[in-house]
Amino acid sequence: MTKNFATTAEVQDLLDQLSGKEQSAGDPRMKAIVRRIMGDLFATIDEFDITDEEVWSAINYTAAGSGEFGLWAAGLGLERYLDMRADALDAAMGVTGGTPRTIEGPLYVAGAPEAEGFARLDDGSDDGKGELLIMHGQVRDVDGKPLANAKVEVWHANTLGNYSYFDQTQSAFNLRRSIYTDAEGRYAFRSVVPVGYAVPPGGSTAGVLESIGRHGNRPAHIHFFVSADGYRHLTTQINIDGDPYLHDDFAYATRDELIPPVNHVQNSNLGAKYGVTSPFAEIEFDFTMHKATAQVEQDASSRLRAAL
Ligand code: MBD
Ligand code: FE
Repeated sequence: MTKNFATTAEVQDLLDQLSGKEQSAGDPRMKAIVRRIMGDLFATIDEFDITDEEVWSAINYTAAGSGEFGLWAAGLGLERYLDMRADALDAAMGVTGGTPRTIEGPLYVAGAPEAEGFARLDDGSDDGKGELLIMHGQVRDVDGKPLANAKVEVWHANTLGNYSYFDQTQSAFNLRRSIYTDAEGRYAFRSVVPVGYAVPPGGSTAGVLESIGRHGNRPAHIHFFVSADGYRHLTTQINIDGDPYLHDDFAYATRDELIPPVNHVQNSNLGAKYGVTSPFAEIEFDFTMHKATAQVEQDASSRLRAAL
């Protein structure tokens, strides 16, 4: 079979028809997108001489594994690509500075308990299993103005690399909170240092990655949504320095500016302030926000999210 059968007039005619070109109804942009995607798929089948068996097995696999599509998007670099495009667009428009964005991932849960200034994130179930963590900092805009009442949504894995809600053994909203900054734009939380995440063994993402010789590990990280009235919604993460996967993230989310130093503290006024008398890890990290130029920039993307 020829490697470019899809370029024949017969197949091009089929692509016109299947993408609705000849119908007056429907959205022209959607027609063009469907035509491109199906045409690229046909060309891929040609190029690699993909068999009928392989096509149906791919469809079966995809349908059965659809519950992990959020993980596929992370592991196959789609989320990273969207960030790269957004970064390039910013650069082209001369938008510089600000805390770098990095991917959301599929494990956010809406509805976390809210707190003013400070929250304890963990329910105590990781006590003795990992290092205590106190993370704190300030939310400012790119001009250095502290932002009071900014919303800092934080979520992270436990000491086994698992996230509450998706891991039903954890209490509801363990390691998830929404913290509003104080009058000086400051936030702080007490928690336990997370461990890196690995895709579920035996799952559809693990299978895809295995077939191309890749692993499904993330370095230890903490997720954030930061939002404030009149400012761009920020989706970002920080990494825990020293993790073996720090620069080998299966989701490509590590950014040099998002690896704050971890300060191992015996005891300090900071610990005392939050009731921590044993040794703990301290991370200080400030968020820098861009002013929004349109309402849509203030909102998170409309991806489907879990909610409790
Ligand atoms: C995670 O914890 C995560 O952050 C991403 C991006 C993908 C899978 C699990
Ligand atoms: Fe994560």
